[in-house]
Amino acid sequence: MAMERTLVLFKPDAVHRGLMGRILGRFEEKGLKVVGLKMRVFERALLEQHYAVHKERPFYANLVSYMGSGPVVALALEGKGAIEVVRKLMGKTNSAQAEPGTIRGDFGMSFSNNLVHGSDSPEAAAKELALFFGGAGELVEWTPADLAWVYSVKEELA
Ligand code: IDP
Ligand code: MG
Repeated sequence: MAMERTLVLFKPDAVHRGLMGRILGRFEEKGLKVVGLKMRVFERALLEQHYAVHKERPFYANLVSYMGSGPVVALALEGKGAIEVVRKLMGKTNSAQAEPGTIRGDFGMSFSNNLVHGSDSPEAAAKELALFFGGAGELVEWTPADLAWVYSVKEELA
């Protein structure tokens, strides 16, 4: 598993419902490293670019307006196989069907208001990280003090 970076968004429903801390805690507890963090009401043009892959889908217009309707937290996370790990922690897109133990499975009931976004491939992660954290110095290089306990140094960090 390669060290990867991925983009996570806490959608406006997560912020309004006071779930920012608990959702962030899921990722932190797992051992993912936060390398970027910001809160904004993002502009429509950026959200349209972010969701361009869904432009032809029936839910696209609602999705873009919902994502622009309130505060969103953008996170850049790093870890071994982080893209897939994050997707597993999120659970299925339709929160009502998401497994208990996942973020959507534990905190949500909705298909559209499903709390979180996570990049679904290395290509998407690269594009989305550039969109949300493309400016100089927006990502933080650091070594967590517990890194050598989160991973096996000999097997996984060599
Ligand atoms: P994902 O967020 O699990 O990757 P995608 O298929 O990429 O799911 O869809 C992007 C977002 O669009 C979803 O997270 C959800 O908010 C919304 N969405 C997707 N499919 C539907 C649908 O069938 N009904 C309503 N909203 C949907
Ligand atoms: Mg997606």
